[in-house]
Amino acid sequence: MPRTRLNLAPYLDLHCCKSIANQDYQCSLARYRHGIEEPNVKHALNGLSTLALAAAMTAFSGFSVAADVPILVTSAEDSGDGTLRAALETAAKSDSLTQILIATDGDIEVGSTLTYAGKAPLAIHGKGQTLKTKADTTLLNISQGADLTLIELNLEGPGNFSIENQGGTGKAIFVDVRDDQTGVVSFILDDVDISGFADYGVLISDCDIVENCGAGSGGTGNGSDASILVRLNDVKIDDVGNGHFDADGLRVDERGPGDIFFYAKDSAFTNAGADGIELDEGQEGSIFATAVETRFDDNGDYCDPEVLKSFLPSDAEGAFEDGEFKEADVPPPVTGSPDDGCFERNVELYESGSVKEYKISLDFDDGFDIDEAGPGDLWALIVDSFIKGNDDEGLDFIEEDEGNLTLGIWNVEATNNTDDGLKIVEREEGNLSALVAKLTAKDNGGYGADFRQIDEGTLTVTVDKSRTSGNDDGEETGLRVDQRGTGEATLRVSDSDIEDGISAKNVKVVEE
Ligand SMILES: [Ca+2]
Ligand SMILES: [Ca+2]
Ligand SMILES: [Ca+2]
Ligand SMILES: [Ca+2]
Repeated sequence: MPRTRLNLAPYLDLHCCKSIANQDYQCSLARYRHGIEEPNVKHALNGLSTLALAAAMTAFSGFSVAADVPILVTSAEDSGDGTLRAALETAAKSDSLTQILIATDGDIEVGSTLTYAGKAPLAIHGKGQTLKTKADTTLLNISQGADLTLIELNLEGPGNFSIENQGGTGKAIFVDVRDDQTGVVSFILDDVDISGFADYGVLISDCDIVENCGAGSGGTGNGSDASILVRLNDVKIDDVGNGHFDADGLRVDERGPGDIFFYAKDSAFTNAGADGIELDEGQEGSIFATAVETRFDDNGDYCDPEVLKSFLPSDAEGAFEDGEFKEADVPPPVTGSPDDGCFERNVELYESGSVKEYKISLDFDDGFDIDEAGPGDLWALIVDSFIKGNDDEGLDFIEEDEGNLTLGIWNVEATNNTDDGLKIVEREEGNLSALVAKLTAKDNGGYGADFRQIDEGTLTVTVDKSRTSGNDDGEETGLRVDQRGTGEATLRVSDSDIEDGISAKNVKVVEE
């Protein structure tokens, strides 16, 4: 059977964006486009139509299957008649959509995981209650990869996790995609707050080795033929992942054939121990990611330097001439700290086998991290959003292997991130195109915005009505645009104030 793909054709005509997805920002983009006289900016904006289309498509959803009579939850007890646990057990026997309505006035507290073991879609409707647990356990386990819709319901874990008060693998929601799954797995949250879990807020795993899947680039594991669609509206994920290494606010691991469609609007991803959001797509398939009116703030500091820095060797880094320093003399991996996983150890050798440089450092994380690997593209659109105070990069987007990276940034503030505000890297075969309009990138520890095209491919970056200042040491650190491969490379900057300067290597720079 051919692989199932979302049919984009009906949405390709975006003449009236409102009628398709009622997404105001698409019309705003259109208005912005009409106001632009500069032909290069106009041209770059046309490329964004495809991004708008992806957003429209992701925003579009509906139940195509008829639901049975809704199940009413009338008891706030952990188990027994009328409880949510009982409703999930009943729903698991259905082979069509089940709607569960939580009618209790108060919150629901449970002592152990609530599991939905059905394969048919599930929708849970609350009215603003909180589903909570004092146990360090996963609260809602969707064990057979079913479509999930959660509306007006908050999820709360025990809280108070840190590297000094570590927990286990308790998540708010875990969706385990089956190895034989096809089509599109959909995950929809509307008006949902999540906080206080030791591990991920949300983990959607289309990966056969789940917890050990790794990142897209170095990532391992295989997955099903299915794609994954995530749609978040009015969602806050705060203070999760602070009791476990590398635990993000929301993480998607997509392996095998299939795409990731990610759409967030009017949402906030804050104070996660690792990345606010991490999307990892490996092997065949692309990523389409859109964030509108969304914040990615103060993520990535599980590996607390106050606690860990005394475990770093005094000679934590070094650079040497060929033949000067032996690999055996590099300080060994750190052991005996509160979490040795926090220490990165990189050693680079000369061909002779002697050490060129080494560095042992703490591993921090980003506001929004996307890794696309294998065949397939990365499309990303960030609109009317804030990316502040993250412990590594604000945005860290990498496209690897065959495929292009296309990015739209519009009316975004990236400030006070420890490393780059925006780090955008396209590797191997494929092009990098970015339109950056109304970006404010200030006071980041690295570059304000850093674009790198590596190996074969063109590099086209258009920056309009943007401002940068105070990034790194202020010496050509506002924008870096670097062509490290072969292909035409152009940076156009118009109507902008790049106070801390531009670094452009092998790139034609046009300032207007
Ligand atoms: Ca897949
Ligand atoms: Ca791919
Ligand atoms: Ca690729
Ligand atoms: Ca390339």
